[in-house]
Amino acid sequence: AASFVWEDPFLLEDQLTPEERAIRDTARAFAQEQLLPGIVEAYAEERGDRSLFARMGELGLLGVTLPEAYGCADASHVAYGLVAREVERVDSGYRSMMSVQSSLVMYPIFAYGEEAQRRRYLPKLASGEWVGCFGLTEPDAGSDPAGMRTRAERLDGGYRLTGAKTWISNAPIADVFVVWAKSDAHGGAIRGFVLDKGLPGLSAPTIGGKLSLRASITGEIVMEAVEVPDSSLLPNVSGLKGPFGCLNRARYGISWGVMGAAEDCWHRARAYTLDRKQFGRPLAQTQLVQKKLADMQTEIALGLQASLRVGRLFDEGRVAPEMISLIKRNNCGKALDIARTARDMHGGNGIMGEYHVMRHAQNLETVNTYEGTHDVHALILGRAQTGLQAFS
Ligand code: TGC
Ligand code: FAD
Repeated sequence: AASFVWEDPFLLEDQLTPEERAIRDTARAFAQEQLLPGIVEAYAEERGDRSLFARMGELGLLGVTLPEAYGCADASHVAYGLVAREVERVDSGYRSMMSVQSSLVMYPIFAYGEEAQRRRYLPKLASGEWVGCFGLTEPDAGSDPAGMRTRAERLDGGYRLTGAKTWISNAPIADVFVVWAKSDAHGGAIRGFVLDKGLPGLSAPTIGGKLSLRASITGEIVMEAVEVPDSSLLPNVSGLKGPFGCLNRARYGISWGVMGAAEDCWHRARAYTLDRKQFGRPLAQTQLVQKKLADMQTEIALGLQASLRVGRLFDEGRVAPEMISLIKRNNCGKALDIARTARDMHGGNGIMGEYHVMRHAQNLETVNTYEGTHDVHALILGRAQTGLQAFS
């Protein structure tokens, strides 16, 4: 009989191409050598690090699915997922920085922009010289982005944008702002605009004091009658399907990312309970601990296999948004449970930064909420199987 590899029960490794493994290895080395050593301190001090973008860019880890013509790797969606998994194995906030840049800023400029916009923005975003952010959520429009108030009024040769976005990853350090607004000139349809830092009326104050995702910088985007030229409009999409097309990609990447965080918690809980003795034997030799480890192994193996399947369907052009809701929701929920359990299995030590598990659990609270909450994705799946929408 074939032997069982406890850390890779379904031999995921065998299902990757050599190129995917090479990108994964690059991401893993980067994350373990350059991200892990500083994360405990960065998290405690709530310190983001802009230089990470240039370092990720140098290794080709930004916008990995986009074409080489714009400085990107032209790799598979599975490769993108593997990068997310390796970065989030260290911290969800670092993965957030990467996925916003790749899926929520570079992708819409590529997919909805015209050639001049692609040429202007994509190479500098791919190299990490420029940092991007994505503004959809508003103070009064989170799960229901159709309720946004931000407006674009038509001017001669351009638009005037007024409104406020909140909870925006990377905003305070961003050079490039992809924002969504209701455009009067387009019958009130939601349209995308690309804004450059420094425009009069545009500011991005930091939201300080988060108890989650502390190594990722979050802010607001305030637009007080910001005037932009026609060339700021993303011409090739109209309506909510614009931002949702970006979210599909980011949510898919998150489904891989959270499995990386969960794997880190699982491996740490296993190592800790093998080492720690109580009642004269290793904690790992108790039935309760072994059940917890088996549950972690099972959920992670199933979650990774599901993300791999959806990634392959993405590459074949056969992905449906509901598939992504299923894996985003389930993998986030399972990862959060695993991180909380791993925290418990570490006893008192589990609350300390150096054991990493509590930080993962705190981070995963955010990841379970952003990009569509756990319950919103349940409603998307409920609608798809009953034909009844239960949002309102
Ligand atoms: P609904 O009527 O369902 O759809 C409106 C239009 O959008 C189209 N559409 C999609 N297109 C592509 N992909 C999808 N996933 C799509 N979902 C919907 C749909 O076909 C329709 O098109 P058309 O042409 O007919 O107009 O819209 P609704 O208003 O009923 O919304 C339903 C709901 C609740 C599912 C949706 O609004 C939702 O998903 N809410 C969650 C909001 C969300 O995810 N926000 C994320 C903000 S960004 C973020 O969190 C980044 S954090 C990143 C990080 O730091 O890593
Ligand atoms: P609400 O929509 O007010 O939801 C509150 C609760 O009500 C949730 O439990 C939700 O599931 C539930 N709920 C809502 N509607 C229903 C319903 N119909 N039926 C049953 N329950 C319901 N947004 C961006 O645009 N760009 C970013 O870069 C970004 N980064 C973020 C970074 C961080 C750290 C955080 C915390 C958020 C970020 N977000 C970003 C925003 C994020 O997408 C929203 O927080 C999320 O979509 C939820 O919206 P909300 O916070 O307004 O919660």
